[in-house]
Amino acid sequence: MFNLILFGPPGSGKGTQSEKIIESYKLEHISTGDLLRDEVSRQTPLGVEAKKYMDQGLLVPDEVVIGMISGKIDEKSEARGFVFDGFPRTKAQAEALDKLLEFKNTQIHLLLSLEVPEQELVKRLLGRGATSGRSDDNEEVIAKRIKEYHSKTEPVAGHYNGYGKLERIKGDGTIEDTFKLLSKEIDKYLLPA
Ligand code: B4P
Repeated sequence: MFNLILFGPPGSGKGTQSEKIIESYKLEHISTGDLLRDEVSRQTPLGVEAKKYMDQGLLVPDEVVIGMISGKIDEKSEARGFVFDGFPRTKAQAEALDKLLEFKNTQIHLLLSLEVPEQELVKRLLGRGATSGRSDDNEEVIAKRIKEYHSKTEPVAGHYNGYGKLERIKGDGTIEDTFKLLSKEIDKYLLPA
C-alpha cells in the first residue's frame, strides 16, 4: 500500500491534482472537504453541524472529521493506496491518522506540499466561487480560511518533515506542470498503473 497526503492552503490545487493522481496511479481518494459537503447537502446532523464552521472559514472539529475518515479507510481495505486530500488539517488529525494506519499495518509514505503565493490562491478561489455556488468561496471567508491554514494546518507539514516525508512542490504553474512535478515524486514509490 502507498499512502500520500496532498497538502497545501485553500485553492492550492489539492482537489484538482488528487483527481489526476488517482486516475493515473489507481489510488483511492479521500477528500474530507467532499465528504463534509456531501453531509451538508444531505442535511445530516453531522452536515448541519459542519456547515456552521465551513461557512465561517473555520475548521470543523477534529473528532467529527476523524470519525468520518476511519470508516472510509475500512471500506477500501483492498486499495492500492490512498490519496488524503485536505486531511489531516491539524496536528491532532495527523496523530490520529498515523494511529489508524499503524493499526492497519501501514503508514503515510509521503506528504507533497503545494506552494502557491497567496494572491494566486485568492484569485483561484474567487474564480471558482463565481460558478461553483460554494458558500465559502467569497472574499471574507477565503481570508479566514487562509488564516486558519497558517495557524492550525501548517504544523502538519512540520510533523511529517520530522519523519523525512515532506516534499515541497511549486504549485503556481499550469495544472499539467504541477501534475508533472508531483508525479516525479510519486514515481519514486509507485509507478502509474
Ligand atoms: P476543501 O474542500 O479541502 O477545500 P479547499 O482547500 O478550499 O480546496 P482545494 O485546495 O482542494 O481546491 P483546489 O485548489 O483544487 O475544504 C473546504 C472546507 O471544509 C474547509 O475550509 C473546512 O471548513 C472544511 N474541512 C475540510 N477538511 C477538513 C478537515 N480535515 N478538518 C477540518 N475541516 C475540514 O481548487 C481551487 C480552484 O483553483 C479551482 O477552481 C481549480 O480549478 C483552480 N485551480 C487548481 N489548480 C490550478 C492551477 N494550476 N492553475 C489555475 N487554477 C487552478
